[in-house]
Amino acid sequence: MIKVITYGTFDLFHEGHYRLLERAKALGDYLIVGVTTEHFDQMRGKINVMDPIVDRIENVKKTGFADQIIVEDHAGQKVEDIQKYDIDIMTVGSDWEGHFDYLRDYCKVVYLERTPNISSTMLRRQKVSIVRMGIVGTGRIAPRFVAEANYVSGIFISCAYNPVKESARAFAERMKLACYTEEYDEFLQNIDAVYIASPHETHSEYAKRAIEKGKHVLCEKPMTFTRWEAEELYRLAQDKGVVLMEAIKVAYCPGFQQLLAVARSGKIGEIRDVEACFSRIADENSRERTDKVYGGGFLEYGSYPLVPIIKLLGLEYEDLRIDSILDAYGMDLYTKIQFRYPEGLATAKMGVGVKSEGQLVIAGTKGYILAPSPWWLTKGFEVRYEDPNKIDRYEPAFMGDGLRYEIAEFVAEINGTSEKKSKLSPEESIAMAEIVERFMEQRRERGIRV
Ligand code: C2G
Repeated sequence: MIKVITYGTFDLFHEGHYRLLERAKALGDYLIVGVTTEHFDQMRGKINVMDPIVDRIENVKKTGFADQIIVEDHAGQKVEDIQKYDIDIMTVGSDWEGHFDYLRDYCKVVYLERTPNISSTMLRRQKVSIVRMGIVGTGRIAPRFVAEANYVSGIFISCAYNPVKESARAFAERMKLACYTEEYDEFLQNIDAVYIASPHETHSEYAKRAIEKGKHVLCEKPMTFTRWEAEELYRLAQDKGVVLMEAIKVAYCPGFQQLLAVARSGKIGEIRDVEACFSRIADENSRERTDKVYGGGFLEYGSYPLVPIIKLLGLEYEDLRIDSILDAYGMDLYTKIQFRYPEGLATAKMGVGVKSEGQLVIAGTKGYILAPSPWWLTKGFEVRYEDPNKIDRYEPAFMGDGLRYEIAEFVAEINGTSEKKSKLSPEESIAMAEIVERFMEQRRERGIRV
C-alpha cells in the first residue's frame, strides 16, 4: 500500500485545494491530510486565515479524498509524521517547489502543478473590502506602522494627517503615500479607518471626531486620561457601529495569548501574584523626558505592565497604590503601582529614567511563569516549579516588531472575522483609563500641573 501525505491550511476551500487533494490521492492508496492550526499558521507568517480549523478540516473531509486527517501544529512535524505513518510520498503544490526537497531523505517528494488563477488570498480579498487607513501624527511610530501594515492583507495606508502641513508632506513623501493634509475633516473624508499616533493629550479628541464621522479607530495608548472619556468613546463607537481599539501591542501578540492560556490552564495552580516591569532609560532630550506633563514612565509605558495584571487578575481590585520617583519638574522617572485583589497581589513598574529587569512573573499555587525581557513581545517564557529541574519552555513565534498582530486584529474586527472575544475588551481598556485617571489625580493633588 502506497501512503501519501499532504499539508495545507485549506482556508476558504476552493477548486485549487480540491484538485490538489484529488491528485494527491491518485498518487497512492491511502491519503493523509495535515491541516494547519491557526497558531502554526501565525508562526509561519500567515496571520489572516479566516476559517476556523474545524471548518477547514470539515471541508477537507467533504471531498472524500482523505483517508485520515491530522493536525499540523509545529515546525519539524513533517519529518515526524513521515516516520510515524510510514509515508511513501509527501506532496504539495508547485508554489512550494524545492522547499521540501530536504524531506527526500525520508520519502519521495512530489510537487503537483498548482491550479492557476485561484487562491485563498484572492478569495479573502473578494470577501472583505480593503480598509483604507489614514495615519494621524507622523512621529516616531508612524513609519513603523506603515512598514508593518504591509504584512497584513486587507489594509492600505492611504493618507497622512499632521496639523503642520510640512510634516505631513515630508512623511507622505518618505512613506510614498499618495495623500497628506493638515485638515482633519478633509482627511477623514476619504478613509475608512484611522490610526492615531499623535501626542498623548490629543488622542481622545481625534478619536472622537473620527468615530463621529463613522470611521474605525485604532488609537495609541493612553487613549484617554479619564474613565468617563474612555466610556464615552466606546459608547460612541458602538452607536456608530465602528471598531475602536486601543493600540497596546502586547495584547495582540500570539505569544502573549499563549502565555495567558498557559497561566489560566491551571498549570501553575491558582494565580496569586503578577509582577510586570517595563523600563527604558530614555534619552534626556526625548519627548518621554522633555514633556513634563504628558511624558514620564507611567504615561509612556504604563499600559504594557497593566495588561497582564488586568487580563489575569481582572478588573475588580480592592485597592491600588501608586508611588513615583519624580524629577525636579514633577515628572515621574519611575512609577510603581501595587494592586490588592481579593485573592491576589500585583505590581506594575515602569520607568523612563530608572532601569530595572523588564520581566513578567506570574506566581501561582503550583508554580510560576517567568517571561524575560522583552516579555511584551513574548518571544519566550518558562513555567517553573518547586523542583528546579522541572522547567517547561515555550518559544512562540514573533515576527517584525509586533505591530502587525495589532493591525491584523484591527482589520479582522472591522471585517467581523476576529474571534468572538476581543483580545483587549472595552472593559479592560476602560479599567486602564481609570488607572491613568488615578495617576493624573494624584499628580494634581501634589500640585503638579496636568
Ligand atoms: N494549491 C493549489 N492550487 C491553488 C492553491 C493552492 O494546488 N490555486 C495547493 C497548495 O500548493 C497546497 C494546498 O493547495 O499544496 C493547500 O494550500 P494552502 O491552504 O495555501 O496551504 P499552504 O500554505 O500551501 O500549506 O505545512 C503547510 C504546507 O506547507 C502547505
